[in-house]
Amino acid sequence: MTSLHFIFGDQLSFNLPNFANFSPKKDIILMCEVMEEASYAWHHPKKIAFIFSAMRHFAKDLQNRGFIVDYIKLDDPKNLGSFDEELKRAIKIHNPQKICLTEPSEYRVWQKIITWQKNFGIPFEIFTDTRFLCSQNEFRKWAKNKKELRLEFFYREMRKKYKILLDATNKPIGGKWNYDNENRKSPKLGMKSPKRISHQKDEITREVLNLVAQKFPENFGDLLPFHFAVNRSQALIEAHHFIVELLPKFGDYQDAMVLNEPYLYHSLLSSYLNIGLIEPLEICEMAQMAYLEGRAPLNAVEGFIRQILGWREYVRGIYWLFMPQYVEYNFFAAKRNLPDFFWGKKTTMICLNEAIKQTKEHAYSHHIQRLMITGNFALITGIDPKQVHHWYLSVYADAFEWVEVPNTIGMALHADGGIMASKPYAASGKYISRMSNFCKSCKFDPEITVGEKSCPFNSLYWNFMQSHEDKLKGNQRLKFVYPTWHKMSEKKRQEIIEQAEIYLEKIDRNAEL
Ligand code: FAD
Ligand code: DLZ
Ligand code: SF4
Repeated sequence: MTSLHFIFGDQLSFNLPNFANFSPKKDIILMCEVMEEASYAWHHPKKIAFIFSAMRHFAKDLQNRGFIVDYIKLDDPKNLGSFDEELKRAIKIHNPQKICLTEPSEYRVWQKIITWQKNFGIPFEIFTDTRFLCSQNEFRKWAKNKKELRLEFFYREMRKKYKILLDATNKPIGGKWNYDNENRKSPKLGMKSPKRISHQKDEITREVLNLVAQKFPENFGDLLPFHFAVNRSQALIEAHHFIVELLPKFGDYQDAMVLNEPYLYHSLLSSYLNIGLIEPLEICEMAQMAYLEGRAPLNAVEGFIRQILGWREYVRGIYWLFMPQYVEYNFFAAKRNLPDFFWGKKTTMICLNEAIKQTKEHAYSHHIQRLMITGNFALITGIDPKQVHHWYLSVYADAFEWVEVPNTIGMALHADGGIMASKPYAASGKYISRMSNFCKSCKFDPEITVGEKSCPFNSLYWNFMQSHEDKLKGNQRLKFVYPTWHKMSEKKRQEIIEQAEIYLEKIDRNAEL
């Protein structure tokens, strides 16, 4: 019996359950580059090139190991443009008795599969994606009957399940589960991070780069220079480089932001994890080993592992639990349009300009830039969550809906009303000034709230808080905010709101800000 195994562009791993259910002499693998996937969001050109190059390298690797691969390139004249049509074509040609799939990472593709099962008149076998450390069912069980879902408790269960950073009595090593409060150092003066790896481009990558340049000339973002890892061995080099050179300081400077230093001590591993080039458990175990061998401190190792074993799995659980309604949430009824400067027009607000410039150049910006600069700005100015979601889904090489949506709708915009995080991550310019060196070269002053030199984040922060007082005043994590606001004189509060209105009016006109 021949089975056709359809492998998607973010499933590039020999650990995929398909391979445990494969008959090498008879079964066929289908992989296809299709315009539908390349254009459902306005993907950054680097993201498209990265995925196509990695898909082609994986297909070549499969062929070298003797697998039969039906691979359709985007510019193949036979290309039919969508998963549906390519699968129909492959069924016609190969006449399989069964279609084998690993569950897709995104709801959108899951809906397609349900239709295929109904319409194609052929049996489907769908495997659980064992590359994730918590299955959808396990998460559902964990979440059931809980009044509120919180990362911290989920994360502890995951530590116990995988026996990560536990002592012989199953207690957390070091006595605490979480060292987050040791991971908030401000950047040092003149701080520079170690040089990052730049991978050589081979024939496959060069061909893909030409294709992307030709087919996606209008997409936001710089295609070149391109130095992503595009296969497992290169991704492993990145992983080792991170563990040895960067992990020791990852914790201390996790929240720091520095002008012209997009990466600092961050791992840059999200893109590789998300398409399958490295596995979440293997990188957690590498980090744990670095701690056990005394090569990295506990605050760094625990902080890093929490992001992967905790946050990454938690957001996936939330996504599948609450889709499809999750993308519709709009707790603050935000409806402002995304300003043009998100798509590259210059802004004199240095923090935003820097985060967006890095995004355009590298298809990357680190978590605090995403959360506390672009996300915070979108939150406190009340930008429509759907537009913000579309932006984040487009501009980062690691962007896939299952991880992007909970981070955008839930964590950054609090549009889910608190399902994902216990408070909105709204902050004024003072936070940005403490955690970065951006404000030193900005024409605005983070210490000033009213007037021409006032940092827009300050008045916009207070305007946001007062506009949503009825929804937020009961939130224990904001318990100092409203007393501070009400302690200000009526006149001062009025001036702050008027200042915010001046900035909002400029944002609405896309005037320079
Ligand atoms: P590091 O700081 O080195 O962290 C290590 C790893 O932990 C990451 O590689 C990632 O796999 C995981 N991780 C860290 N934080 C999170 C998180 N909040 N959620 C899930 N995993 C996490 N991450 C994506 O992978 N894809 C996205 O589309 C995405 N969109 C985001 C949108 C917003 C608004 C925000 C606030 C965050 C988003 N994140 C997303 C989470 C996080 O910002 C990135 O995972 C991280 O910046 C990737 O860089 P890194 O690999 O250097 O991470
Ligand atoms: C992101 C992406 C892009 C740009 N192109 C393709 C593609 O042409 N073929 C493919 O198989 N996958 C692509 N991907 C990744 C998919 O969007 C991702 O694998 C699915 O959304 C998984 O649900
Ligand atoms: Fe951003 Fe305000 Fe600092 Fe300027 S002063 S960089 S706008 S936080």
